[in-house]
Amino acid sequence: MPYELFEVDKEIPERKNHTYVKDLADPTGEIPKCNTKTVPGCMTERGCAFAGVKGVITGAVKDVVHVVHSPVGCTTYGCGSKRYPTSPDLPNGDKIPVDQFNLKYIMGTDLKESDVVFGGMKKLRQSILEAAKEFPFVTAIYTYATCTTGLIGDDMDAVAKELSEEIGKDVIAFNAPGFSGPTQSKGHHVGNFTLFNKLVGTKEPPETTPYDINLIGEYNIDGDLWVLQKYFEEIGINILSTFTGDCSHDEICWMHRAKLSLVRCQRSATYIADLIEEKYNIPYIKVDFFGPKYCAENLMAVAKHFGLEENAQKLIDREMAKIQPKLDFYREKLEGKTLWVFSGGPKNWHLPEPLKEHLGMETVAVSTMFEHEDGYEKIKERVGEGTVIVDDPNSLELEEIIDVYKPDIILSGIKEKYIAHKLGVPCVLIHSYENGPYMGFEGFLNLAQDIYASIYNPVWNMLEFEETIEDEEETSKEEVKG
Ligand code: CFM
Repeated sequence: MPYELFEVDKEIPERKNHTYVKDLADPTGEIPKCNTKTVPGCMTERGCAFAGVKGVITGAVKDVVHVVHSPVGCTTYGCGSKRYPTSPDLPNGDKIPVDQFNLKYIMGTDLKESDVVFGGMKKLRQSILEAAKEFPFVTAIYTYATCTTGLIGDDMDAVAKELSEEIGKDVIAFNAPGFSGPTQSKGHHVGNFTLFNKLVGTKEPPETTPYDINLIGEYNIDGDLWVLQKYFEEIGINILSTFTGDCSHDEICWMHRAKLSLVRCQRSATYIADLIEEKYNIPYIKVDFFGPKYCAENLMAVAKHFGLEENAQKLIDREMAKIQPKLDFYREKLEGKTLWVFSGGPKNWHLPEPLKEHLGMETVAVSTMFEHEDGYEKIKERVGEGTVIVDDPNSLELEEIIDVYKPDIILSGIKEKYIAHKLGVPCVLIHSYENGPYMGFEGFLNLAQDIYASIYNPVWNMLEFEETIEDEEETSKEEVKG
């Protein structure tokens, strides 16, 4: 590929401790330096704290409208959300008007210079009232501080409290201005605490069963939640609340009535499971449903809690038998292929083992945007010797990883996809997915199929053809010179 290694004098010395190569003989127990602010000068791939709360935690709630207190940019960029599909159903039997609401509408206060000077609370008030009028079918209104309003110190909570009473619906303020933490992870934290403090315990569910669970940290990316929901239903377990995939505002209010919480994304949502356990004595277990082996083990662990092991075993046996022939096919095609996983954090430790165990693929590089120490410990445990682990890589480092480790494929997000393609390397999206769901038994087959289709896409052979043309040009030039 037409790629030149970067000169050594362009290295940023502070970046050195953010990188670690797994070495079993290393007695230091080292992990990359993480969860600190990005080294100035680096083109990071991270998001901000506001993105963490709105883009991850609250954006999936289907019957609310979001009012972003910001100049127009944060609102515009806050509008695009993850691919979390929504069903129209609400717990009371009502339906949200999907045609106009599946986008999960967002409004902004469009702050201008004078608002920054004189304060923006009047505009916030006015915008929330307008949102209530425009979207009468919503159950609640969520409003967000951003960098500008965090700096001018508008009292979001005061406005929210006053308008809750005036409108007669919950108005919840989320105070995670972009600068309030080094990454989107800070926004996850604020989202968990705000939703717990303001909502959990404020409403009662229409009915309960002895088999009710909270499914926490599951955002229904491309239908993941619905795969799990189907499994749980069959086993005899009822998802009382999800946090927050395809969830309604009220479901969060009655999370205190579940018998058990499951924590799926343990980076973004363990906080609320801890808070619920502490206050309401509801235990939680950490779960992982990526890959057939983890899925089977974790379904069994949950079933065991309720004495429903037989049902779980039946489901597991049937689903494994169903996917095995296709798994064998993909294994034959993918065995020995190398990969680099780049996600926010958890998918970096969810994916390497199943890809190795079921498809024979080797993870040679792992990098994350916002993982913390506990996540890096898990990553370190689950990757092979010699794998490079990089915290918050900048775009030059992304290219360098490809150049040095030469993965056959990259599993990453949209920002990295086209860098990879330009360097002639296939890439499968694992944040929003290509053709999900990717979770559960059939989900893992979808992932395997997307990896297979990307690696074996004939386009990569055409790139070699281009190189040949360049070579030929070189040769003909030499011939002319000669
Ligand atoms: Fe949790 Fe997620 Fe992730 Fe995440 Fe994300 Fe995501 Fe992710 Mo992209 S909630 S931490 S903030 S598992 S959007 S669905 S894929 S970076 S590893």
